[in-house]
Amino acid sequence: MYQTAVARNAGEPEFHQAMHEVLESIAPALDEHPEFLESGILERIVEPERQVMFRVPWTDDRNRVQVNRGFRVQFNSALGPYKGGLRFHPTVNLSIIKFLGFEQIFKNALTAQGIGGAKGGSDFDPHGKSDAEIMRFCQSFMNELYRHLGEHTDVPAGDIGVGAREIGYLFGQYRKVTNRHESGMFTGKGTGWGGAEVRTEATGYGAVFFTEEMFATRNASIDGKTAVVSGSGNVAIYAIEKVQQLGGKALTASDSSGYIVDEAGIDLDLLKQIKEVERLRISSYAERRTSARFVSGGSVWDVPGQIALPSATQNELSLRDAKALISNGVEAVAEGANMPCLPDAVHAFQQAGVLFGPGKAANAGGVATSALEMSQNASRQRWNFSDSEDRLHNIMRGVHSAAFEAADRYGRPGDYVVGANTAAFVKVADAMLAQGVI
Ligand code: NDP
Ligand code: 2IT
Repeated sequence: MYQTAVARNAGEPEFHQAMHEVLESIAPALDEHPEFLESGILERIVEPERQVMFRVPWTDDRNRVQVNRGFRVQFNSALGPYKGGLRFHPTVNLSIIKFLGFEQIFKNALTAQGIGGAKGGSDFDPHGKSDAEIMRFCQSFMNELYRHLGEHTDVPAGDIGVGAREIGYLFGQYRKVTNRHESGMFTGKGTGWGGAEVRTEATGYGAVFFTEEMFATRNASIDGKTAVVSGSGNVAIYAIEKVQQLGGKALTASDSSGYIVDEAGIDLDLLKQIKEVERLRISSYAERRTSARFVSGGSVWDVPGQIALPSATQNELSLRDAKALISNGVEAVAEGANMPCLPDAVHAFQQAGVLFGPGKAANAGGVATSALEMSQNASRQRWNFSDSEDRLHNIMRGVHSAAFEAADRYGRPGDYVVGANTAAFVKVADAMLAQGVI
């Protein structure tokens, strides 16, 4: 079945990798549910319900016409409207969007909030673009995408390269071309115009809450521990913030140019100033802080830490990196990013007895808080920060126990990969079975 899917989706290595990881871990659930195989659930679940690719022409500040490619892969809506982020990055292609959309089906199922799975984006590179160029690109992108969206159809949000600024421009254009102020068609909006409190912090906070739950199964906690973190975007910044709030010490951050190590612990105000306000490279952090040094290139995973939170991008943590972390005494790894650890790195962590939280469980806090935003939009309510954070915390406890209990039930105690994949798969497959062959 996997080989057929690979042949049907030739040249899509990231999608193959994501499919393989799920398919190889759900065997115990399939043994218990022969009806899933009999009704073609596997063949259907790896085939997106709909895929849209489109031209995105725009004019740069020098009046030259630029052309990018837009994508939206609406993977599965058995549990609810399509839901998942948009990524703007030069490496975006169909394989990347399909792997992300496929992962999103299972992640969203784990949140238990009635949301289907989708992903989209463009090979547009926001780095170095003016605000006006970003706006014109977002408007052109939405001129096509709007017809595929809607609060009961498909609800995008941010991902790499898509933050508050881009969401503002995208939402504005949707409103203009549809003549509808439809709050529930996008999440991650500004808190002044329909956005939920804690959505900005949610993915990073959630990954650290998940880590805390994993530690609790060994009567341990984050308090007093050191953490190494990759990335310096939305997920990384708020993962660092929550580590610090829980008494840990985050030592690193990175971007595509290299990483910084700050033995005194990351100065969050400075990191936010550099990344969120001034939009500079991470090396600027070391220029402004004497306790920090910048390492160009190299691997951030060579820095010793008891917790590792890969929070940049897919396939950023190799077997070599895993071995370095293990020999430096890492105790827990939680994927803030989607599929950041290569399969043999995951295996190495598990063999070494390191607590390992896969992305579809550990980083589910972002999309879970997006679903909270949808609830607030639908009921015209506003929940305050601490109420919203409590809800996020409870959802992450629920995601953890769903994965933990399924791992036990299927004979793989402590294996959160098997636990998350089986718990999520059974939920989606049950819904697909009940809804017929569609
Ligand atoms: P941001 O755009 O805010 O930050 C991305 C960070 O990762 C930047 O520091 C960026 O550095 C770095 N990065 C991106 N691509 C690469 C690359 N190819 N090589 C090296 N560094 C890279 O994105 P987010 O923080 O939102 O997303 C980070 C990860 O978390 C992604 O995998 C995303 O899918 C995942 N995620 C995000 C959620 C969210 O709510 N935002 C929810 C769940 C998962 P540079 O600026 O140099 O490119
Ligand atoms: O990967 C992800 O879960 C996200 N980028 C967030 C998706 C969302 O709809 O909030």
